[in-house]
Amino acid sequence: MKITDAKVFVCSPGRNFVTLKIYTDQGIYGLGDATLNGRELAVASYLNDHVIPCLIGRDPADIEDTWQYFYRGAYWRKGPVTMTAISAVDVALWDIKGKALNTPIYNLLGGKSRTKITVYGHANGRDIAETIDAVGGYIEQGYVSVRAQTGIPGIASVYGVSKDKLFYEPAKKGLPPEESWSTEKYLNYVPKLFEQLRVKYGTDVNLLHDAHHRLTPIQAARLGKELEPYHLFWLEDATPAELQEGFRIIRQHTTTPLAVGEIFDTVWDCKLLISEQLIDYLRMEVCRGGGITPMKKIAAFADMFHVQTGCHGATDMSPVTFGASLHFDISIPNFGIQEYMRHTEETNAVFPHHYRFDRGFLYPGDAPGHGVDFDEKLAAKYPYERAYLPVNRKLDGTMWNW
Ligand code: GCO
Ligand code: MG
Repeated sequence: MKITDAKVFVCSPGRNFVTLKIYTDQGIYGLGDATLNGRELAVASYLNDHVIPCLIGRDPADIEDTWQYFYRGAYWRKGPVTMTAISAVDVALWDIKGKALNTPIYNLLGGKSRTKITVYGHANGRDIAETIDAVGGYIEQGYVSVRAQTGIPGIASVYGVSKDKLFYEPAKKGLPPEESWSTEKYLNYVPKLFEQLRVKYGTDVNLLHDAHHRLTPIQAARLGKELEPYHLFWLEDATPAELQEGFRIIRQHTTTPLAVGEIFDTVWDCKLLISEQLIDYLRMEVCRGGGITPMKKIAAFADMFHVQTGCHGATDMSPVTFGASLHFDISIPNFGIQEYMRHTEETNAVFPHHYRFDRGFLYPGDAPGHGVDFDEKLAAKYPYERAYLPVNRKLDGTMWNW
C-alpha cells in the first residue's frame, strides 16, 4: 500500500478544528486530529508545507518508521506545533491500519483491558451553591466522577465557569479575552466548596478539581493539604510543570492525588515527574503527545511507577481524538479516567462517530480503525474563524497564567 495524497481541513462547526486526511492507493483513508487551540493555522501550515510532501509514496503500514522519520528527521524536536502535526499523522496511520485489517485499533494494541471507559464530567457554577447543584445534575445523569469548578466572589471571570452547564468552551472569537485572578481569594474559597460537596453528596462520588497552572508549588501544597479531608480523586495542574522539581514540594506536604500533563508533548516533559513518583495521573493524550505510538510507550513507563492515565478530553480535542483516545484507554493496563467535555451538535454532525456515551461511561465501538469519520461537505459550511484562549491578569494588572 502507498500513501497517494494527504489534505488538511480547517473548519469551525461550533469551534475550530484541524483535520488531516491521508489517502492511499487502495481507496482506504485515515483521519487524524491536528487541532492546537488558538494556534490552529500554524499546525495546518506545518503539515501542508513540511510534512505532506514527505508522506506521499510512503507505506502507511510502517507507522513506527514514519513516526521516527518526522520526529528525528525534523532535527527540531518537540514543541506543541510539531508534536500536534506528528500526532495527526500517527493517528491517521493507525486508522488506515485498522481499516486495512478490518479491525478496531484497540485490537492492534493488545485488545481490551476493560469493558468501558469511566469519564468525568464538568460541573461549574458562579458560586458554591450553583456548583453544588451542577454536581448534583451530573450525578443524576449517572456520572460517578465529576470535576467541580466555582466562580470566586470578587473575581470577574474564572477558569472553568461558563453559562452553559454541559459545554465549557474557553476559546473566544476575535482577540484574546482578558480574565482576572487573585490567588488569595481562590485559596480561601475553594476548600469550602469541597467541604459542602461531601456534606451534600457523601463519599461515593469521585470529585476532581483543576487549578489550571495558577499556584506556586507551596500554594499548591497548601491547597492539597486543605483538601485532604474531602478525598479528591485528583487535583489537576496545581502548579506549572515546566519546572518538574516543583512537584517535589507539593508531594512533601500532601496526600491529595496529583494530575498534570495536558500541555505536555513528549515523555521529556514528565520523565522526572513519573520516575520520582511525583504525580498520580498523567493527562497527556494522543493528539498532543505525538499519537498512539509514543503514548503506548509513555503509558508503559508510567505504569512502572504506579502512575495512571487521565487523558485530556476538552472540546478542543476533535471527535477524531476522542475516537483514538478511547481505543488507547480501553487497551492499556494503567488507565485511570478519561475527561469528557461534550461537543456541540454541529461538531458531532461534521464528525460522525461510532463511540457512544451512556450514563457516565464511554464505549469506543467496534468499527475498523478509530471509528470516526469526517463530512467534508458539511465542514465546508463552517469556515475557520480566528479564536483565542483567554489571557489572565492579577487584580493589580500583572500578567499571570491563564
Ligand atoms: C481541561 C483543560 C481545558 C484547557 C483547554 C485549553 O482540564 O480540560 O484545562 O479546559 O483549558 O483544553 O485548550
Ligand atoms: Mg485542565
